Amino acid sequence: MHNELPVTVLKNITLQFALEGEFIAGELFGSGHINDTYRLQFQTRAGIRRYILQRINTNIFKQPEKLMENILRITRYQLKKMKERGEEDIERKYLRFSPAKNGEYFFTDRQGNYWRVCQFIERTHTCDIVQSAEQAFLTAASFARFQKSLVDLPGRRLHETIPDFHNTDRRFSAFATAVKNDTAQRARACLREIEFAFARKAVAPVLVDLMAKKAIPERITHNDAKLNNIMIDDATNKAVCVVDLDTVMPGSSLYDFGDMARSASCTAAEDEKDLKKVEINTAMFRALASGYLSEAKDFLNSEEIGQLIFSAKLITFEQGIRFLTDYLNGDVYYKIKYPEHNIVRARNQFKLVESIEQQEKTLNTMVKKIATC
Ligand code: GN1
Ligand code: MG
Repeated sequence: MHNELPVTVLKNITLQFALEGEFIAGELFGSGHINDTYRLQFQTRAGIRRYILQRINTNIFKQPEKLMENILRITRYQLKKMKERGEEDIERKYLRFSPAKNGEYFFTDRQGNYWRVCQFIERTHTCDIVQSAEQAFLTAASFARFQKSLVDLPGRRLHETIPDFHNTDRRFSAFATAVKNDTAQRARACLREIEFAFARKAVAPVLVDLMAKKAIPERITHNDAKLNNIMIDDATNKAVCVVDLDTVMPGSSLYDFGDMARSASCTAAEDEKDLKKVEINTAMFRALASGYLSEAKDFLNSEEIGQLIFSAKLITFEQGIRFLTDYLNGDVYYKIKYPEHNIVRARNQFKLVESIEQQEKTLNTMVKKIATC
């Protein structure tokens, strides 16, 4: 649940950062499930300036220093490339973090909370539900460009900010353990969902195995490639910037495609209770796959292209078991707004898995066509 901090506390935290102007307001912002995010307003001589202040959830991101090191490497590289290309409006196209007065890019308070600040990207918004096929196309093209822009990131391998984050096989084991322990005594209330998951156990190791065999290459991927992690221009509706870089680390391009598919080709929210509304919309999906391949065709291998639909099913399934696991464990991971929230989310994702299963052949034919034209 959200615990909004008093404005005076927010103001004190911001005093630790080198920010221009006077703090005038701060409020909870966005729909993230993990970190606490606030949008701040500062009065400067040139007018109002807005920032994003975040408390990194260190129960989940256990090494925030390494996480910030990754993010700074990535954003600096993005900046360098954009400058070389002579792009316009660069300041809105990457996340600009502000240093704290201690010289680091985060500040640790007395309770051990990690705080960081970046510029709010003005004249943009996010969407939790896909609005149009054009938006699906642009979102996917934008994540593909993001992956492409990091293909040649120099230097050593990025830190794994959460090890085995998209290891679906491990996620499945964690789920099986949660069922066995039944800590919150909720298993009896979700027998159908548990059965649904066990019936699909065989899909869990498929991508992990392909990666171990190197049929699918390790790349730098976003790992949370949801529609609402794209800032969209208010005036043009074009994708301006990919945000939420905490899980950018070594992974598979397919993890990102899977997250895009589950978030931008279904026209219902991730926690929609009316399951009739939860299905893959083929028009959105076609646009999404076209957008992704319009950029990613250049660097994906044929195995990756061949597994796109499977990854959509797998990552949706993984998300379902993650929500279900959290429900069984007593809601220890995701923020919830009401007690049944996690089981509602799990049912929703499982319904989407069924929808993909029902259309798998059609979707595969569609992707093949797009990939060859
Ligand atoms: C979490 O906080 P948010 O919404 O950016 C989660 C993602 C899930 C997502 C479910 C670190 O992301 O993996 O896909 O919720 N992030 C982490 O929508 O677990
Ligand atoms: Mg995230």
